[in-house]
Amino acid sequence: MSGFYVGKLPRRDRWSAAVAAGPDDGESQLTKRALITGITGQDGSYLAEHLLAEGYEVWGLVRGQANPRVRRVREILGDVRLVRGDLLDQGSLISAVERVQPDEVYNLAAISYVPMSWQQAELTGEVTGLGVLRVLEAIRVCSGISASRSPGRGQIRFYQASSSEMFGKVRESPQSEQTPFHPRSPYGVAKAYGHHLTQNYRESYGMFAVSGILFNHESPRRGAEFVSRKVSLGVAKIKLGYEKQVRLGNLGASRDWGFAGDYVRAMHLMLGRDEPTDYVVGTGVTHSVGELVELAFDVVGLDWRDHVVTDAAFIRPAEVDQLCANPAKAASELGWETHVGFEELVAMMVEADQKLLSESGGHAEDSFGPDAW
Ligand code: NAP
Ligand code: G4F
Repeated sequence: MSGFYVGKLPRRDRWSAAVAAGPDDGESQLTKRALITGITGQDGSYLAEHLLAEGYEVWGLVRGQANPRVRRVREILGDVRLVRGDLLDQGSLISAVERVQPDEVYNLAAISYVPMSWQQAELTGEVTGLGVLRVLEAIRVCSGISASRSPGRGQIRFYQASSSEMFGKVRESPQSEQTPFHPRSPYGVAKAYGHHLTQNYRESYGMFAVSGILFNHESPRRGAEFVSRKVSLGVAKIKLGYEKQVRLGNLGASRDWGFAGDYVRAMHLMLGRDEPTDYVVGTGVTHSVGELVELAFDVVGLDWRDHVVTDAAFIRPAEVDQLCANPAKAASELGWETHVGFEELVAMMVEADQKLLSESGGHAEDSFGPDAW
């Protein structure tokens, strides 16, 4: 079998060819290969670690000429290979898929901070919405799939990072795969587009394309702009004497918060199923932002009322008041369950930020401890 022939076959066909060729020829080709967009983000890092531990060869898509987060990927995820590409650039995605020849593509890249989606609504639509189309098109074109040519056995499997933000002004509680969408932000609208498009490519072309409708998940690697990390960093700074206050918006909103490390396992399980279908992933328990704040201050023995200031600057034009998952389908079909509870998660984040700040003299955003992202 020539090297050229191996490179041009879809991955699953190469697997069959490798088995037919015998152990010496086939050993390295039996390794599954994953391409992750959004590798520099919170979920990208945990998913990469999970897939590496599962024996995958992992590739991450990175954008920009001098993206500072690429250095962190190289330092923390040394075994991940990198390929250039941008969700705004169709050609770059086709080149990336052609180069990597993945078995599985996980599309985690997005503008994911909800308030930014009002400030840059068009860009959010382009990246978070149309970006999904571009990744699906890259897979379709590279696989030679068309309306008259279905994918074969060796097709690339696709995961889309859908969001509970699509439920928005919720029609029922808890929310399941059947709950209608009513998004409340340009981000939620863009995610709903990507969700429906993923479903459409599955139905139109027979592609193995699935969405995980994930509820909020956090970790010490969470971006500092999201409320959980803003609170854990704020509490740590106050405890260590760097700050006196933390300024927050709506303390009444409720979310179903879990640990990111648990959620990436669900992504992988979804692509391992015989049939493609979408799943809600969350804990089934909801807490208010106020409860999160109180718990985080409790971890360091402080009273939140002495330090939290509400600031109208952080109130959103339209709020998602409450989210709560019904993860029954993920539990029964994927066998998925959480390992880290809410209290443990909050304590983990506050403790990680105290350690980070102690080691860096209070500079969290530009210094990265072993567990920080
Ligand atoms: P995150 O930390 O904000 O990471 C976003 C990633 O997208 C970064 O790696 C960023 O790379 C990349 N990106 C942004 N614009 C890009 C572009 N034009 N081309 C290529 N890459 C681009 O997000 P996360 O929390 O890990 O979430 C992962 C995904 O799950 C996102 O799609 C998010 O919307 C979705 N989601 C998250 C949650 C949650 O609670 N975390 C819940 C539901 C759904 P740069 O370094 O280049 O900026
Ligand atoms: O932490 P947040 O910014 O997360 P949000 O808006 O729920 O979105 C996150 O989860 C989604 C899944 O449902 C993802 F799709 C999305 O990409 C992202 O990861 O805000 C949570 C709640 C909101 O109700 C917000 O109004 O916290 C409230 N909040 C109150 N004060 C604040 C603040 N949020 C932020 N970011 N900053 C505050 O000062």
